[in-house]
Amino acid sequence: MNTFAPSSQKIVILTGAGISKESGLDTFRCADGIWARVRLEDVATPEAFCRNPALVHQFYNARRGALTDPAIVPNAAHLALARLEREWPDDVLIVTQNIDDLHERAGSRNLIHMHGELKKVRCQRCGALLDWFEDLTTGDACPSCRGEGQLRPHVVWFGEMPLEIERIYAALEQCGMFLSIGTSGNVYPAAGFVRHVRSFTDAHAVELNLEPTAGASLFAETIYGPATVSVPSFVDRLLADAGCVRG
Ligand code: BV8
Repeated sequence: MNTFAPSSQKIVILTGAGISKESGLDTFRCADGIWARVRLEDVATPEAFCRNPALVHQFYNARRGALTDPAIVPNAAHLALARLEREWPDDVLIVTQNIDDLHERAGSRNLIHMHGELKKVRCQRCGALLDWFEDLTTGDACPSCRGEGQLRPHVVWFGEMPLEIERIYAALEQCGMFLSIGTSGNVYPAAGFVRHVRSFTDAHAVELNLEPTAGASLFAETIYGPATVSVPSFVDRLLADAGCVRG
C-alpha cells in the first residue's frame, strides 16, 4: 500500500553500509563484506582494543585512508536524501550507522552518526573529541592533554552505547514516515527502530534495500534494488506527491 506521509509529517531515515556500497565502500555482511575478511571480535570491541590496539588502529586506518580516495564520492542515493532534506516542508533526520562522511559531503545537515565517525578520534584520558584525517597509532599523543597512547577511533564498538540514542528515540516517536535504507537489520538497537516506530506511531515504514531483510515483514512498503536507483526515484515520488516542485 503506497500511502505517503502528508507533507506536514517528519521523516526519519536509518541508513547502513548498503547506501555507500555503490560509492565503492564495503558493506559488512555481504559475501565480499568486511566481516568475511576480519573477525569483529578482533577489531570492533573495547576488549579487542585493550588486547591489540595496533590491530584495531590498522583496521580503522585502512578504512579512513579509503575515504581520501578521490574515487570515493557520494552517490545518487546520498544526493537524493540531501535534496529531500532541502525540499521537504518538515524535518528530515538521517540516523546513519555508517562512519563514512558521504552523507555530509552530499549536503545532508540534519544527521546523527549513531556509530561514530571515521574522521574523528577521542582521548580516553581527557575526553577530547578531535578531527583526525591520517593514520592513528599507539604512539600518537593527545593534542589536548599530551597523554600518549590514549587516542581511540571515535567509533561505537559492540557492547558500547550508540551515540545520541535519546534524541533518536524521540525523533522516531514523532515521525510520520520511517525509511530504512541499505541495512541488513542485524545490529541493535538500530535493527529495533522499526518496531519502536510501529509501537509509538502510525508512521508509514518503508524498507529500501538490495534484497529483503529478516525484518521485511515489519515494513508497510518494501522496495528492492540498488540504492542509487531506488532512493532517487522514491524521493522524486515523495516530493511530487507532496506537491514540492523542484526547487
Ligand atoms: C548496544 C563499528 C547497549 C563501527 C558497529 C539487543 C538490544 C541491544 C543490543 C543488542 C541486542 N542484541 C545484541 C546486542 C548487542 C549488539 C548487537 O546488535 N550485536 C549483533 C551482532 C547481534 N549491539 C551493540 O553492542 C550496540 N550497543 O547495544 O549498547 C544499548 C542497548 C539498548 C539501547 C541502547 C544501547 C552497538 C552496535 C554498534 C556496533 N558497531 N561497527 C564500524 O566499524 O563501522 S556495527 C556495524 O554493523 C557497523 O556499524 C554497521 O553500520 C552496522 C550495521 O551493518 P549494516 O550497515 O546493516 O551493514 P550490512 O553489511 O550488515 O548490511 C548491508 C545491507 O545493504 C545488506 O542488507 C545489503 O543487502 C544491502 N546492500 C548492499 N548493496 C546495496 C545494498 N542496498 C542498497 N543498494 C546497494 N547497492
